[in-house]
Amino acid sequence: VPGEVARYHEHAAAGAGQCCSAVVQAIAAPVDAVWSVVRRFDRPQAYKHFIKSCRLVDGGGADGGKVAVGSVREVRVVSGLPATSSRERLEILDDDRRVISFRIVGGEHRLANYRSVTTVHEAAPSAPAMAVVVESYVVDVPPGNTKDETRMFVDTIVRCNLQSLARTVERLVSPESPHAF
Ligand code: A8S
Repeated sequence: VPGEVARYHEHAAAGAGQCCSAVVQAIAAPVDAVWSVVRRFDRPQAYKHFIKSCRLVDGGGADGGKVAVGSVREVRVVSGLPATSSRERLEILDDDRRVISFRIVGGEHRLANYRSVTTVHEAAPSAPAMAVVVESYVVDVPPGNTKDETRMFVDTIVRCNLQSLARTVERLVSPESPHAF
């Protein structure tokens, strides 16, 4: 797995004035269950709780199927953040390798040139009901902030999202769930 993980997260090499990082989250669920939630570019609010609403604004037409690469979504975020909205373009959606990537192309926030890659992996061949999610990103350091401040801010959001993803999927696959996967 390490070589395979590295290949998709190589983008996270920051240029001057940028910062990058990666967050790893283990989830007690099969990879397919995790991927079924992560792949929905049209429904990030299913687990990203800072997102209030999302609509496809360009190249749309998901219908539970596959959103086309190049599609753009507009998300609105909850209050209390230094942001109100974000426009995000789907860059990669690979169902075979379980890779999704988007780039921020606009909106009202401070994260210029943000790009992330998220991959879902089997934790080990001997543990088929355990997944590992890796999410890396690169972003411009906003004027007036340091690299460390930027990394801390974005890491916090990504970590919250992946912890919430773990809770969401673990609920989905639990035997008591009325919507068992
Ligand atoms: C994601 C990752 C991030 C989202 C950030 C980092 C954001 O939606 C929030 C606050 C901001 O200040 C920027 O995968 C922005 O969604 C929650 C609006 C982009």
